[in-house]
Amino acid sequence: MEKAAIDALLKEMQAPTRGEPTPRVKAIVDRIVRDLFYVIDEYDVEPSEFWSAVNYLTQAGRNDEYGLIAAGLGFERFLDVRLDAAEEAAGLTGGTPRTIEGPLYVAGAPLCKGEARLDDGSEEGEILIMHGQVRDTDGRPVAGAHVEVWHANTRGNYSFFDKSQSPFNLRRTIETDADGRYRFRTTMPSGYAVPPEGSTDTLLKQLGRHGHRPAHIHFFVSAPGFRKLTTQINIDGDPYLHDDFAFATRDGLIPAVERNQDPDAIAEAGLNAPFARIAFDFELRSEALALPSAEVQRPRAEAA
Ligand code: MBD
Ligand code: FE
Repeated sequence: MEKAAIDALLKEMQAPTRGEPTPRVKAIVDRIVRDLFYVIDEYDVEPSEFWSAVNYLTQAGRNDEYGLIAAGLGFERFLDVRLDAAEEAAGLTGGTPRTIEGPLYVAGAPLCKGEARLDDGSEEGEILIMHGQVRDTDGRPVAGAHVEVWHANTRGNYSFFDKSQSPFNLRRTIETDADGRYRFRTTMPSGYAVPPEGSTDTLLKQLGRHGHRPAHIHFFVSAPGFRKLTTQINIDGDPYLHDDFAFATRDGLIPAVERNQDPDAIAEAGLNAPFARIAFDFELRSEALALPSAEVQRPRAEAA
């Protein structure tokens, strides 16, 4: 069709007919509809194809997979890139890089002081000790910061979403001690893969892509006066380390994993088997006025 004809059609369809529109919603929806009209025209989308797409979206909602699709198509990463740019433009520098939250956080995890054991002991996996310090960008320790941590089990599954795991397995909030330090014991996570044959998997396959993530551990780190940090560390050596379907791998978020076989080191750690150890410090940026909030509002699961 002539572009002018499409525009004329849209002009008629998008004219308000009752009451005052909400300007931001109207502007954005009008723009999306216009872009989709152009897509339909340019690709000669047939009615059956259009309804197939509508049905796909309906099913994706029923499967609760929009969080996965948002990650897989790069939207979540793009929102991070834009937040990074806004902070840089405001002169905020330094600090631990942010990376996406993903759709699998659950609010309400137990609060522990200084240290925690995250796993419930039901899995045989490799023991992982992770520890470090929360600091400001001038290197001062932040005492009383909240380090919220969550990760998958040895099969790549997350408690709450995987009902076979105990409540809050591999999820805790750790409050840093007087020196800003945190420490936890857990089992080494495996990488995540989107549900086979689900909506995300179906889409990614048609895009010539996989739905795997490298093994990783998620964090929210927060303290009064600081920008909330949403980030993850990746487990070095994972085959998907630089091939993450959610685009969350970043320089500075791949700490060394130290493997300890030495009996003395094992005894010193209070353990009775070889273990892995990761040292990782978090650096928080100070809160600044006139920045988009780093406290992202989104629907999240909550368990008691
Ligand atoms: C995950 O574990 C995850 O972190 C993201 C971003 C998407 C899907 C699963
Ligand atoms: Fe994850």
